Amino acid sequence: MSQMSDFFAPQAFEANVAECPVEGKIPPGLNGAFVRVGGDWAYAPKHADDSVFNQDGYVSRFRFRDGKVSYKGRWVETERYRNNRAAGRQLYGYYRNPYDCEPAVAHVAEPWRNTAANTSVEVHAGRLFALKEDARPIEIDPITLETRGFHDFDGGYSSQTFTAHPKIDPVTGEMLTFGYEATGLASDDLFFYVIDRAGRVTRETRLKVPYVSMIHDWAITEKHVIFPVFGYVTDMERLQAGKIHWTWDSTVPTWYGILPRDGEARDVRWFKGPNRAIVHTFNARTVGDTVILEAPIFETNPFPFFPFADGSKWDPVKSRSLIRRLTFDLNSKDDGCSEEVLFPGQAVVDLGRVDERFMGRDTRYAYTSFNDDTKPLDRDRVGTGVRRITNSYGIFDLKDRTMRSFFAGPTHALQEVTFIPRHAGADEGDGWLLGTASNYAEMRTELVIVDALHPEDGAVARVILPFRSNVQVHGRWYGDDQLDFG
Ligand code: V55
Ligand code: FE
Repeated sequence: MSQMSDFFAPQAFEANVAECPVEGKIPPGLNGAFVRVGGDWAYAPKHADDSVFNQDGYVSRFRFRDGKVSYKGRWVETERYRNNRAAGRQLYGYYRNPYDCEPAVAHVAEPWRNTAANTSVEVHAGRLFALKEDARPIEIDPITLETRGFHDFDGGYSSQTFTAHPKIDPVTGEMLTFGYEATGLASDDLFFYVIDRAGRVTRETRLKVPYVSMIHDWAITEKHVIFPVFGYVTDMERLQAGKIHWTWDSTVPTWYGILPRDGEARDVRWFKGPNRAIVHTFNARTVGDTVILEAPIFETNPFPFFPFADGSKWDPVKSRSLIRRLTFDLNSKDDGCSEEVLFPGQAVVDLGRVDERFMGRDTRYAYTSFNDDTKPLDRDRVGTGVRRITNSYGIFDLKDRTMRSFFAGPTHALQEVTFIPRHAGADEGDGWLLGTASNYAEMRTELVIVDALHPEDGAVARVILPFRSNVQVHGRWYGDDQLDFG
């Protein structure tokens, strides 16, 4: 089972590295923390075909201070993690299905209690959170990485769930966020929230979705928010039958719900597009009476572990994402939208970023990883089991549609990229690209730092972890001005 071998084999330990070896030179002034969340199986999954999205949450932090880097990694001590440890075995079944868990821990009426908290992090109003879309945020101590427990914003947040991709408005400092399946398993309720820079809920808008679907990521503009609803479906019958939470239904339309940030439920407009999967987005903007969304988008089921409802076999070639631009006309009488592929033929990994100082505004650059098959691959050292490897970061210029890239080397597979501005007032795109890489030759994890103005020159520094770290999902950079990481 590939999800249990090489870099996906459980790491199984917590980590503390006082000072990581560094090759090259850490850019002066790069002080802060790169915090990641991912998963590791504390106990093997009950089902070999389960989703990796069901792994136990694990939070880790590269702490940068004056050119030196320390590392710490800990389990997120969820209720699930503690129950499994107490029992000494796996009590939880298929991804997001309490009906498949052992009855004593199943919590069918409170499914959020089963969260693995394994998807992303966010810092807001002085708190660090580990996030997964099936539950509220779990607060993490930023210094010790200890788990503090669920956070409900002083009772102001009533959805049972909270996205792994909240957005911070760079001008107002507000956190915009939402939860879907907000009132329980397979519920069609979506609650949208605005949380002010002090951490108080200032707005709640309760919507109904066209059908229950995975709304993993979304987008904001200065005036609107956009909720994609697509392909993955579920219902109580499926869950009561003990199946994995999602199945891919190629017959359901793809919807984009557009809500004014200050709107009421009646103000949402649902637009229909060609059948797609929008798991992650880059950015969006409102220009006059149009809303424009840019995102890496798939044409069919991206994930092999969520089965097709019609029994189709998952196809790795069809499930590649291309960078697209969607345009919605708020004055139109019909519910259509237009779609354009910005880089035809250029498949990308759908874990991308923009310069978040421009979140919700016009952006020129999108950053994401991809496989550059014109670059060498060292098969002798990587192993013949590896078919292709995510070996490059791309800097995609969405205006003139050119791309520049960084190649990590013939034995390296890159995870998600993060953009860090060189300084607060730097132009868009002037800064650093940073992210972890799996070094298959040494079977260890490294953090690469790349000058975003000179990606072709290679990494300016590599921070070495003297071991193979478990694979992250999302990681984010926070400067020393945003939170005290000790
Ligand atoms: C995603 C990841 C998840 C999840 C749902 O990348 C969607 C998409 C790591 O967990 O639960
Ligand atoms: Fe995500």
